[in-house]
Amino acid sequence: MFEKILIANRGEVALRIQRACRELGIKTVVVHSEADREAKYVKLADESVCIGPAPSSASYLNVPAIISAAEVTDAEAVHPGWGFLAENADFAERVAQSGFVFIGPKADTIRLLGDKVSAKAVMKKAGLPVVPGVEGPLPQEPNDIVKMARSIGYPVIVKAAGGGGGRGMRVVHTEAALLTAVQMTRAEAQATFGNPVVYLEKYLESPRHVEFQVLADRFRNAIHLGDRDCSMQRRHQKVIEEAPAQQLHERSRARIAERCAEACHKLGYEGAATFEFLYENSEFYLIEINTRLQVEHPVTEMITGIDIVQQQIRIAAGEKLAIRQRDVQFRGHAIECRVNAEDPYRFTPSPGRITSFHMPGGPGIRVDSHAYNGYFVPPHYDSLLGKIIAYGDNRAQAIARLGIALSETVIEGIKTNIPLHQELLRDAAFLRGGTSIHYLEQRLAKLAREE
Ligand code: MV4
Repeated sequence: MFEKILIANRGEVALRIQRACRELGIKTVVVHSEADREAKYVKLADESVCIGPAPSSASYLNVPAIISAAEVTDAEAVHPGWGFLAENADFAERVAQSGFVFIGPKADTIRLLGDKVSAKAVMKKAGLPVVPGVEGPLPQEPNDIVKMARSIGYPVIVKAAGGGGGRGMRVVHTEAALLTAVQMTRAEAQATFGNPVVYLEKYLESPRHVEFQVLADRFRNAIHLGDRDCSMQRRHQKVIEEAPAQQLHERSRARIAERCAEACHKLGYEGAATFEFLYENSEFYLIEINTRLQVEHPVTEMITGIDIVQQQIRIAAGEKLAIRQRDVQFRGHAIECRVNAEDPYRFTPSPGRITSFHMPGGPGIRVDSHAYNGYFVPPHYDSLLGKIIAYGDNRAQAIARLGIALSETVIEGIKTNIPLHQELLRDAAFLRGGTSIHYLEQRLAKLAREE
């Protein structure tokens, strides 16, 4: 096992990784920007290194500074967390070339799966259902593009191969709009991702977002930890996540989960992976594979009792998975609210000093947050303050516990989205379960009209 790990991230995930390291007896180095110097999670680490000024481009995305920090502190491995450099293949490569272990899959695997066109081809071959569309990149010839869209049938969606997480895509409803949309998406893709390749899929009108968690070691042992529903989202920011997903076709759920693990086995994937699907009319369609730890990993931890971050570290250290598929027992239900420092209805960020901070507790409640009384929420980064997660024997109990937890929670001095969560927990459609990815935005639009 490693003696010392460098955490190339900030905030909540930097604290989450520290906790996993501490339990494994590993020392931690946290890198931080000038804006995060005073944060409690920085002081909790065994060592800390300031890597630059507040803007992420100069600090958390500053690859040479992070590598130097690993060198001067004698760290053996680098955990990238989520966001920032977590899915940057060049970073993973630089870490490995500098003699450190990157906690995640090999750079080539990140590159292969980061390109949605190659990811889709590989996963289709591995037996996973993908969204109907055209295999491979769109050709240049306009007539060919028109023919392809006709064969798929409208509406179609144009997506950038280098995109993901909702960036670089355009829905097209008519042939008249097709070629302009392709051209615009290409130009955007080139500007944003440095890769002009785009591809075409059937646009699914009202799907759910269901994802599967997989762990795989370097000996090709791969297991799945079941599914999560992340459909409650706004502008590609997830708001509430839960596990297991409700009202799925049971046989498909089991079959897809096994195929995800099998795909990791075939690929020689090493680490934690998330397979994102759209789910519509009882069918799964793979859209993306994430090669990092996900923000919503705690709901899976709660229903399986498996510490995903510790597993990532063990896998990176070359250990064989000690958990077999038949050891994974799914028990109960877990729901997570993302608590953001923002206006609950206008969604504008609300940085500043927290003047009062009280977190909930009690049976089945978990709080993952780096915030504390007196913490200054810097304006430079995303607004995630942490998550409140509730576990219950069943969904109704998890919802009831989460409601009580939110009523106990006090965060003053800044605005948070807790009032929105409290409303959603009382929402009839949410209580029934199985709402689509458009539900929250439609509900917010309706609220705005009624105002
Ligand atoms: C789609 C889709 C409908 N049909 N692809 C958005 C983010 C990226 N992960 C893929 N996305 C979508 N791809 C087809 N063929 C709808 C979305 C989508 C979405 C997906 C998951 C979660 C939230 C979403 C919000 C809007 C659109």
